Amino acid sequence: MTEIVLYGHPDSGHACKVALALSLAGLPHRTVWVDIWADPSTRPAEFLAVSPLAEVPVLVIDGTPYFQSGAILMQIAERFGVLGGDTAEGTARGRSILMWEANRIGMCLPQLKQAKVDNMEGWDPAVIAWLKMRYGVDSANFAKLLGDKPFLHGDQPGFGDCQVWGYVQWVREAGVEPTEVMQGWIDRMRALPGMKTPAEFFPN
Ligand SMILES: N[C@@H](CCC(=O)N[C@@H](CS)C(=O)NCC(=O)O)C(=O)O
Repeated sequence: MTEIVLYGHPDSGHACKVALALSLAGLPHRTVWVDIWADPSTRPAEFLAVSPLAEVPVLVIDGTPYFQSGAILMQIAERFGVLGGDTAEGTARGRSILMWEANRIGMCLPQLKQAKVDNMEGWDPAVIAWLKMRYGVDSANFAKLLGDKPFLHGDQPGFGDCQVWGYVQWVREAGVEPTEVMQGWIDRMRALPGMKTPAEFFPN
């Protein structure tokens, strides 16, 4: 049987998206909680041995480590033929959503969330305004990508939905409001049987 180990932390949306994909796909795995707020050099040796940048998430499948959340999602989808990875169309759709997320909405929500955690200390107001302006464009584009379907992959959620979930799950914690369309998608994602809270995905 395939052995799958996921290293992550509940504060990491990048790790949550991978945990969600494994859960939605029903792939048995073990999770290892890694303290992302500690000095990287103090993280467990077994983790540092598989994580080239000392970052989470890392997914180890039968002893082979994979890093970068989007690449991990593609690995899961294509290797196990799940979450859209079972068809050429679903795989292409997921890849496009991945690239959009990584360049756009996943490049403003994490920063806005962190700025709130830091009480804006050390954050230039002009940078916050720029990130919020980008979020405005991204949230409008989210609706275009969703179209009239319940999920970004269509009638069922795919690995692209998992990617976007990573930080859109915390849209309010980032200090911005979801659009009505986005809120509908968030509600449908939260209602999925495989959905869990970040702390449930990564118990310490
Ligand atoms: N682009 C990476 C981002 C990974 C990342 O930034 N991980 C953060 C948590 S969200 C981390 O491990 N931070 C701890 C550190 O850098 O020391 C991905 O998609 O996996």
